[in-house]
Amino acid sequence: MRRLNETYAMLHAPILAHRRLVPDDAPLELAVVIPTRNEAGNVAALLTALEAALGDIVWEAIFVDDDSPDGTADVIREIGRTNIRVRVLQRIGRKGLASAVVEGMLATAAPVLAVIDADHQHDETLLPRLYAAVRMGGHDVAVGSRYIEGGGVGQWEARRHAGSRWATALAQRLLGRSKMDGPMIGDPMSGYFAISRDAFREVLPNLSSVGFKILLDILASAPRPLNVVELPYVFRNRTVGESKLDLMVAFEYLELLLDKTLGRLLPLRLMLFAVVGGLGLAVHLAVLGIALGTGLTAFATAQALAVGAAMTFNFTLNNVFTYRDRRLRGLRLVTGLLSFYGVCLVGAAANVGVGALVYDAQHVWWLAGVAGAVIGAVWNFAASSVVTWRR
Ligand SMILES: Nc1nc2c(ncn2[C@@H]2O[C@H](COP(=O)(O)OP(=O)(O)O)[C@@H](O)[C@H]2O)c(=O)[nH]1
Ligand SMILES: [Mg+2]
Repeated sequence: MRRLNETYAMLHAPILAHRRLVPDDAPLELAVVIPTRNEAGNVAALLTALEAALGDIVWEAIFVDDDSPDGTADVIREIGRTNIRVRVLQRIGRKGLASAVVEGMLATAAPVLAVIDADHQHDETLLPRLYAAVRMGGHDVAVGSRYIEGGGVGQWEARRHAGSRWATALAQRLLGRSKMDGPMIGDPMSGYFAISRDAFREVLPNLSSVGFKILLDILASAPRPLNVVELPYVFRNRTVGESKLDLMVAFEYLELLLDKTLGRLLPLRLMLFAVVGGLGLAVHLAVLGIALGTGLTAFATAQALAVGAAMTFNFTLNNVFTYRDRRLRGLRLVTGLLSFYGVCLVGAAANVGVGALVYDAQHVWWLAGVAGAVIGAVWNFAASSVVTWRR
């Protein structure tokens, strides 16, 4: 028995020695997940501020950096060599705040997981109370809230304020009453919150992980109403670095809403592909109308022009939005476009073929038309995903 104990001690000596670097030998309580994109100038001061705010809570910082060109990850590693609280998960060729946060949360052993921005806009002095609300208060989620009594957004320009309000109202509508055990949440778009590991595990399989709004994703993905508490804070202004909020972020927000509503029925990508297809039909008709209007072309020529324009339009939009994670550039843009033409021509043949088959059997023209179009569209989607935008 003694031999066994000695062996055990020997085997674990390095781990125990390592553990002793954690204050008071106490187990890890809190992971602070910090998504970063070009925040090199903010990292050191943020850690100092967290250190001061968190007092004797045993915590660690997990930065998730999307390979920032300003060298954020290297700055963090340099600090991490002398401060074992600090780690960085560097993702290559990836982007997206929500997925960064999820992966950071998966990389820790802590029972409470918090998220805070790197740019000092979230008041870190609130963090101990967010932590306590989850760990001691029994809440699943504690949210740092700008939109309840005592909270605020500081000096935002009117446009951003209006945008945030509007997006918040939309989110609240999406969540409805069913997702929350208690009153409707005032700030579902907050990027500052803490969640228990258990609650996180429950929502994990349902997460969309697209875009910027991970809290909304979590609340909307919960298989049971979550017990949420909001604590007010005032959003600060960013002093170092730049905001990454842009039109794409707004678009990804709509994507998240789409996935959280219709996503149970259809894959998000198919929905985007279909929306682009609908716009392509409008382009087709516009070109056809204009070409015929000039009186210079026969119908067949005008129709061929319209088909070409619509295919090119669809390719471009799908490349920028639907498949932005596999976006083709440079020479592959040209070969991709050619392969897309090829795919669509087969799709058109299938469309006509299936339409004719159904018409022969049923003699209902619109049913035949719809059947052909659906088969053509599904073919285009499936084939272009493995040919044009193959991984
Ligand atoms: N890992 C990762 N972090 C991001 C990404 N986009 C933004 N961030 C970080 O997320 C936090 C919030 O972004 P920010 O641009 O300040 O958004 P804003 O406060 O809404 O203007 C900051 O710490 C950013 O560095 C991303 O694509 N990947
Ligand atoms: Mg910010």
